Order: sequence, then structure tokens, then C-alpha cells
Amino acid sequence: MKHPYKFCFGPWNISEGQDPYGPPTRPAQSFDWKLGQLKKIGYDAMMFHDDDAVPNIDEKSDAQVRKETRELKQRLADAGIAAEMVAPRLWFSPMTIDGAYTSNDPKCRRYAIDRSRRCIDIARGLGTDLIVLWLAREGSYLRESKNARKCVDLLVAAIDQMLAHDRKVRIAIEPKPNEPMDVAYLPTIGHALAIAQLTRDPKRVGALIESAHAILAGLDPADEIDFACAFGKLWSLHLNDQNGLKFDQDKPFGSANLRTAFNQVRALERNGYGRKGELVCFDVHPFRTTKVEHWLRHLDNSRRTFLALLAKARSFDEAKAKVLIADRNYQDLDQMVLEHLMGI
Ligand code: XUL
Ligand code: MN
Repeated sequence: MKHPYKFCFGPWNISEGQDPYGPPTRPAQSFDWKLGQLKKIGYDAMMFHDDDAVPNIDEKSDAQVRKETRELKQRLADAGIAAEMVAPRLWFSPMTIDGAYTSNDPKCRRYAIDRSRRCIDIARGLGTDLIVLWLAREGSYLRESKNARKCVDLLVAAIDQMLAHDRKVRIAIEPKPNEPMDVAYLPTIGHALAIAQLTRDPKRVGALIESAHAILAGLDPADEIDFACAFGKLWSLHLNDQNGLKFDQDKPFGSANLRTAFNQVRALERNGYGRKGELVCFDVHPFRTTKVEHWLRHLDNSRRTFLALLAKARSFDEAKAKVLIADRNYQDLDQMVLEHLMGI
């Protein structure tokens, strides 16, 4: 089947199985091994956190960061793999305990911005203009501890400094409503696109939708896709799945709700996603129970499910659906979708 889609994952998607209640269940794999697997299972690009690209980044000089970025760029070129985006990991350091761009401590806010500038330099060095901001610690555990109005200004100021640092960089905000925060400041695509308008160059601030994050916000990821695309602002995508309102599960695409996954693929198709080079990334994790020898199955399976649902989206009888819609016979439209997905 001919299609425009290119696929991507990050090194963190080959994770070791630790959770808040228990240690890893698989030994850590090297970055080179992960890179080597990528092409073998039909993927085209890798996404990075800044410290996936340059480990222990905070301990390194600018010259060392530049050197390691150049070396990584060469390894990617040798493997025929593109870097899709780089995201500053602003949730690990002691400097981001109380937030990064919205910390109450100006020294910590300065750290977050300096680190984001370095992240942009790495992205440039790896040949991508896309920075992803998952604003992990920008929100509140205790509402009275922060001034949410001031935090909007701080977020805009931080994004403005990133835009000023590199005239070509594009910033895609990845909203998530909670976890680790109780309540995040930018929980939905609407919030991401609204804050883009307050920045110095709204055209360079867009969004990344993650299926699980939209579900955690009580929204339908397909509608979030259509909304972002209506603004021409869907610049990346983290497909995965989520079984209801609980911790972020990062399940294989389609594994909790095949119909929701089908509707995401339909939304991508009708918006021509991928035709300007946007990638389909799977932000999925192996189950904790996964054995070492099955370590890549969640990535392979997510891509297989995507392609199977693409075939389903393309073979959906649109003419028949139109007749049912015109007759307001949503009852049979519902059954038609189910039977199409069941293959009967
Ligand atoms: C967190 C999440 C991150 C971002 C990248 O829920 O999805 O992995 O995608 O920082
Ligand atoms: Mn994600």
C-alpha cells in the first residue's frame, strides 16, 4: 500500500520496565544497539531528549556538547537515520524540582532557559529545526504555591527566548493534563495553540499530540488532531494508547481502543498529515513483563496496527456512510464502523 508516512521512536521507548514500585526487569541496552534495531523494524527516524543525544549534558562544556553532537550526527548519517526532534529534559535536575520555566526561583528559571538553548544547539547540530516541549513540571501540586497568571507570562518569556536564540527553530508543545503534576498549565492542544499566539513569532510555535495525553484530558485524540491541523500546527505526533483515567500508560497504539485509534488514522488521512515531512512517532513502552527477546514487539506491533488501520481507513465505505449520515441513521453508522473493524 502506497502511503506518505515515516515512522519514528525515541531511545526511551526501549525501556527497562521500572515503575514506582519496582526496579528494572530488563538490563539496559546501549544506544548503538537501539539505533541498529530502528531500521530493521521499518522505522526511519529517531527522536531525542537533549541528554539522550549528549548524556550527562549538565556536566559538559559547550565545546564538549558540540563535539558529541557532531559525533552523533555522523552515527545517524552512517545508519541512514534522521533526527526528528530534540526535547529538553527539564524534569530530572535538582534545578527543576519546583518547575523549570515557572519555578518560583529565578536561578532555576535561568537554568531551564540555558538548558533549552543548549537543546536548540543540539537540534541544529543534528539537522532538525524541531524542539518538543513536554512541560513536565509546569503546573501545580498546590495551587496557592504558584501564581498561574504569572506562570503564563513566564512560559511565554521562555518560549520567546528560545525563538530568539535561533531564527529557524520551531517549537512543538506536547500538552499533558497531569502526571507528574496534579494539574498542568498547558493541558490540551487548545492551550498550546493559544499560548503560541502570545509569543514573538506565533508561526514558529505549534503542537505535538500524544494519544494518551489527550485521553487523560478527557478528550478524543482524533478531535485534537483535527483541531491542530485546522491551524496547520500539528508538527509531530506521539501515537499510543491509554485505558481510562489513570497513570500515563503508553500502551501500544490501538491496544486499549481500536476504534479510537482508527479515528486518529482517519483524522491524519483527511488532513494530509505526513505530506510536509511530519513523522508518525510511537511513544510506547514495553510492558513490565516483556522478556528481553520480545523487547521490540511493542514498536513493531504499533507500526503494524497503524498500517492495518490505514488500510481500514482507506477501505471504509464513505459513500455508504454518507447515505446513513444524510438519513441521520447513526445507529447503523455505528454498526457499520464496528463491522468494518471486525472485518465482517
Ligand atoms: C511524557 C512524554 C515524553 C515526551 C518527550 O509523558 O510523553 O516522553 O514525549 O519528552
Ligand atoms: Mn510523548
